[in-house]
This record gives sequence, C-alpha cells and structure tokens, in this order.
Amino acid sequence: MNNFTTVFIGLGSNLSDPAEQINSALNELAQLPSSRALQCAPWYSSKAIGPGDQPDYINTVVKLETILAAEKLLDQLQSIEKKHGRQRNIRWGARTLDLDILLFGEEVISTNRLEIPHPEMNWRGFVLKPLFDLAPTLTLPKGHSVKEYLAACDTSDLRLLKDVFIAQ
Ligand code: A4P
Ligand code: MG
Repeated sequence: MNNFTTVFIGLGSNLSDPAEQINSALNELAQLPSSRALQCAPWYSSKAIGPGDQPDYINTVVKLETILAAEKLLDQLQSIEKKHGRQRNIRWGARTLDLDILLFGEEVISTNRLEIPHPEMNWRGFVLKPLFDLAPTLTLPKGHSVKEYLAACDTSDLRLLKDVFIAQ
C-alpha cells in the first residue's frame, strides 16, 4: 500500500534495566496506531556519548511503516518515552528510553519539533551499524549511503548483544 511511509526509529536506553526497556518499547512500537512494525535490527551495547560517568547504552533500530504524519508519530513516540519514566533534564544525559526518528521516507524535515534525517545519525556507530544491518543499500535523502557513513565511523566500542526480529 503506497500511502505508507517507511520509517526508521533509533532506540536507546542506559537506565533501569535497558534490555527490558528496549524489549517493552518494541512491543509498544508494534502496537502503534495506523502503523506496522516490520523488523528490529540486532541490539548493540556501546559507551555513552554525553556528560558525566554514565552506564553503557543498549541501542537498536526499528523499521516500520506508518500512515501517521511525522509530528503525529513523534507524539506517539514521546508518549511511549513518558510511559518509560523518561525525564528530560540534561542534553545527552542518561535515560530510560530514547526514541529518535532517524528517517521518515525520503523527507527532509526541519521544524521546531523535528529535524529529519536525525542530525547526529551520520557519525554515530550505534545508529549506523544497526541501520545498516536492516537496510544495507539505503541512501540518505542528502545523497550518501548508510554504508559510506558507517565506513567513516568508529565502531570499535560496539558489542553485538542479540538478534531480534519482530514478526512481519
Ligand atoms: N527532535 C528533533 N528532531 C527529532 C527526531 N528526528 N526524532 C526533538 C525525535 N525527536 C526529535 O529530544 C529533544 C527534542 O528533540 C524533542 O522534544 C523533539 O522535539 P530529547 O529526546 O528530549 O532530548 P535528548 O535526547 O537529550 O537530545 P537529543 O539532542 O535528541 O539527543 P540524542 O541525539 O537523542 O542523543 N550514547 C550512546 N552510546 N547511545 C545513545 O543512544 N543517545 C544520546 C542522546 C546521547 N548519547 C548516546 C545515546
Ligand atoms: Mg532524543
């Protein structure tokens, strides 16, 4: 059905049992209205990028299809984050659950609430590696492929945790 947009969502957690946070977020993403979750990338752990001494993160990426507009999807993701007790205090501080819209079809969006493609994704191994695992031939709206960005990125601290797939 071609009114669906293919979306990639980055998941990250480094507080309050990150594996459980990611697992339950996957179930919640699978229940999003007007959407279908298709696939989850393998999970990786990595050192936190951000201030202070933080626990390691678990990160993964989910591919879904939605007929929601981008800001409606953001509303849904923020309400999932809220259910997970997400506090917004310090930029890049530790968090129970972070859900970022990495890509929304081929759209380039810049509003008060949304920057898509996600502005940090091109240099983050913990985003690029699981995204590449799901979509190895993907090209970003501004021209370069995920493969090229990944090749230029330091992934030495990524550790593969597990392979999980949501039923199609
Ligand atoms: N926003 C703008 N664009 C988007 C988008 N594409 N997707 C706005 C989602 N939200 C987007 O986000 C602040 C505001 O960004 C939102 O209200 C939304 O309107 P936030 O989640 O409250 O704040 P934040 O996450 O602290 O800031 P930011 O800049 O989004 O941080 P990032 O880029 O999400 O980075 N290290 C490891 N190893 N793994 C990680 O996952 N994550 C972060 C957070 C830092 N270090 C990390 C990891
Ligand atoms: Mg965020």
